[in-house]
Amino acid sequence: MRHELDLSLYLVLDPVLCGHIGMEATARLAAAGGATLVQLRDKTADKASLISKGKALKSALAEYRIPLIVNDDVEAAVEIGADGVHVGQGDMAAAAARAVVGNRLILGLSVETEELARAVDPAVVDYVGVGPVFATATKPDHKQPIGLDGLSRIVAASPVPAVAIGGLKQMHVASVLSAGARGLAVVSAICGNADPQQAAMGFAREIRKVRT
Ligand code: TZP
Ligand code: MG
Repeated sequence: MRHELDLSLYLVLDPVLCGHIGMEATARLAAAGGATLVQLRDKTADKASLISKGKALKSALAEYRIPLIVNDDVEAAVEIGADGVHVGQGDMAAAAARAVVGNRLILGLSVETEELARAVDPAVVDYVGVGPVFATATKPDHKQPIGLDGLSRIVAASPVPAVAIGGLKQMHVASVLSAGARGLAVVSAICGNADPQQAAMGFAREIRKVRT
């Protein structure tokens, strides 16, 4: 059985943006505030340091019963004992990643277009990450933002649940969920906040409000 997947509030950790208190403290605070999923996204770490950071995060998040997803590196995800892995279009192909991680891990895939969303095999991929919805300094090389219209078209084309990403703040919760996304993935709105717990609580409150 794969870990139950709740995409509602997906914290993506960035070592620079989380620098003021560090990724583990940020993850703990966000988990206490209502994050439902956490991704380790560290483009600067070498493999050994990615694995050691991942193991520390995995045991911290186990206390909150929140899954840890590792970005880009499928082998590191397995070595860490993470709950899942997230790959982009330029990383290991989804089918190959699934073959490496087996059926127990969550597998996420970034899709930027309707065509890519339609090509997703639901037997392989558990969720798609869709974005950037808005322009963001967190990913300087990002493609043209898709906007809320693009988000709803891509979500509709996907055979698996979608999480939106890119420039998302608390004020976007209602529009992103009504575009059909199951949740919001955020970096700077939580990592870059002086109080990550309050920031996560703000998102979680808004998500509950929209859903009731
Ligand atoms: N992929 C598309 S946008 C993005 C990633 C990893 C960064 C989102 O960061 P932020 O700070 O939530 O805009
Ligand atoms: Mg990647």
